[in-house]
Amino acid sequence: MNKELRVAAINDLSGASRCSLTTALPIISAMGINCCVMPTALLSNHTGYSSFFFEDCTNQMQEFSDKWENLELHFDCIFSGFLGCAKQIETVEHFIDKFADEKTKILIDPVMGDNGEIYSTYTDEMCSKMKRLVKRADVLTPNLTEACSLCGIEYAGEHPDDRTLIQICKKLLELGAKSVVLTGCKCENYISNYVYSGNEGRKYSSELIPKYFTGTGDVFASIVCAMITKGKSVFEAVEFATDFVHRAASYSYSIGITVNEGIAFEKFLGLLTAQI
Ligand code: PXL
Repeated sequence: MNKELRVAAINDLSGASRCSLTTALPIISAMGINCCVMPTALLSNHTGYSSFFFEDCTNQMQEFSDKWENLELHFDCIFSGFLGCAKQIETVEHFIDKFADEKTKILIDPVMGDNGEIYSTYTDEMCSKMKRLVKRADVLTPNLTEACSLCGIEYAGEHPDDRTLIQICKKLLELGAKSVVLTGCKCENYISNYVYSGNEGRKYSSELIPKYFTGTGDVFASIVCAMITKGKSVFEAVEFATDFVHRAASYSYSIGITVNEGIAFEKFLGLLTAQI
């Protein structure tokens, strides 16, 4: 019996960018896990650039799912990220119904918005379908914008106090997620990820790097995905991912990487391999 671990990563493929599948594949692979990728869209580069090629892959997702079913693939984790329309959210629900057993971990990164704004492409129908998908999550990794939208509360700003963070996490657990990681909560010189799981809340912080890099959240979620697939707790996963992102972001800042280039994580992949 093949004991290799396998993840299905469902996200967009932005060829010349470090985000979504171009981070999930190297990171999950470096951690010794077979990473199967299902593109939700094909882009030449991410949408933060003024120009990009974009092709929706909604129909191809169903084809992938059908062929993977024929191959009798088993997944230890299903990791969902950027979904471009309501139909894609339904496709992920069907994918989970088909491929997940009681041991399969489900990680949902509800890519819906940032900095207090829900993306203009994210319709009300998508918001309500995403709320339904959240019920399936073993681990949910929203930023504050996404978390507030899912809970139906006003954006809490970038620096909510701990009481507010706990309230938001509890509301997300009420939606059905088993564990919640609120990402990118800023406070003075620190940036924190707040984990709530099994009636316990813990905050993991690192020094704030004075620059934002596109796709940092995707690097973070990919590490959390690999760690929970390997059986680590969500607390251990977030502690490690917080430290890794801090190291790679400091380095990126020190060598003058620009926002759209995304976080330069390649030199640090050895730290992930050492986790195996
Ligand atoms: O999470 C970053 C990201 C991923 N995928 C696409 C994006 C971005 C950020 O702009 O445009 C397509």
